[in-house]
Amino acid sequence: KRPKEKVLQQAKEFLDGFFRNSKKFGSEEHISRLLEVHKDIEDTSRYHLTYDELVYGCGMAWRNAPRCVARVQWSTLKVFDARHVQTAQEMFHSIIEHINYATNQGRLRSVITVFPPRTDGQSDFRVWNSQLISYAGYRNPDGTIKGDPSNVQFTELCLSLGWQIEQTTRFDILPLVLQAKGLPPEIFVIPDDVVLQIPLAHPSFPWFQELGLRWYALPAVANMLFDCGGIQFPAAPFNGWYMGTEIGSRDLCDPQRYDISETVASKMELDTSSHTTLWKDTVLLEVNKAVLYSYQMCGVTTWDHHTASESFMQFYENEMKTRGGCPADWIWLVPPMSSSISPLFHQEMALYFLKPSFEYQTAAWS
Ligand code: NRG
Repeated sequence: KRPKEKVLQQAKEFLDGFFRNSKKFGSEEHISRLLEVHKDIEDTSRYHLTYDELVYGCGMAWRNAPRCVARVQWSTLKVFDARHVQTAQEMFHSIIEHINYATNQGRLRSVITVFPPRTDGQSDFRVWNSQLISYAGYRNPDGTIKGDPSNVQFTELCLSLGWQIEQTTRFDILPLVLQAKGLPPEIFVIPDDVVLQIPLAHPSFPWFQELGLRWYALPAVANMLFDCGGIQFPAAPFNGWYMGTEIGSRDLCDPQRYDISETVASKMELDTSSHTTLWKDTVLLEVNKAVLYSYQMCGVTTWDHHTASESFMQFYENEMKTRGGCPADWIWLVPPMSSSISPLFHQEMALYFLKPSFEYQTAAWS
């Protein structure tokens, strides 16, 4: 929990930014809002954001996210205000609406849903999943893993909470584990028809689709804390769309994830006897081609890392000019393949932290 003085100070900074943005800095409205918020915080230790303040805050948190390459889009964010929600069941309904609106039959839209803020720190609303949509991972008796290794622990948690799955596959959509008001979490299965998935095929290797690989359309980060005007929102899931390399390089080819490189290499009949054949690089390239091709064929929004990099450069230069800086985390922004042919590789960047922001928080189940 945050001390009163901190809330007060951050509220003032935030409201100043809000009114500066709407060209009403120093207006009567600005002054009276400051007085009102000051009084609310003195009396109750908290205050409420207006809807317009919330929308502004969400956009700024995106704009300020040092690791996000897609920030040129920040002002297009759609904000769903779910601060009135009371129960896990209601959270579930809001999230299904979020997924539907954001998925939009494949023409993805950037959305954030904001659940009630932290009060005493004991009554948090939390989405326990790391993403709204993700695949289960199961540890086999022989120690190998079926599905997504990064979700093994969370999958075990779901099973212990009573999640039932008749027959496991490598691509089972995990249920939502939702917590309202600090109560024990409840588990909800996402209806199949809400989750848009893409079977992966390659533009020139017919055998590729027989690997039975797929991925979901909507990347929706669910476990970050939205910090705005001194108020903390531990549940504020948001989504944009995938950059192909997130799936093609990391999710599918990372050794600690689906790790499909050797399978693909043997199908391609590559010489894997030496690093110098660059067989891993060849595989990476072809898997990434398959991802972009498949999303395109299914009419699902994605972008390649070149387009994403170019758009970021534009955003970056514009921010430098109009805002005098842009917090940027080079290590995250440079794409995970072909790094040096991205303009980001050659751009020096400064990493620092502004509010409003999205923050990491400890896992709800730890
Ligand atoms: N790399 C993760 C997804 C993280 C968020 N990525 C986005 N976010 N594109 C993965 O599943 O591969 N977003 O809000 O669009």
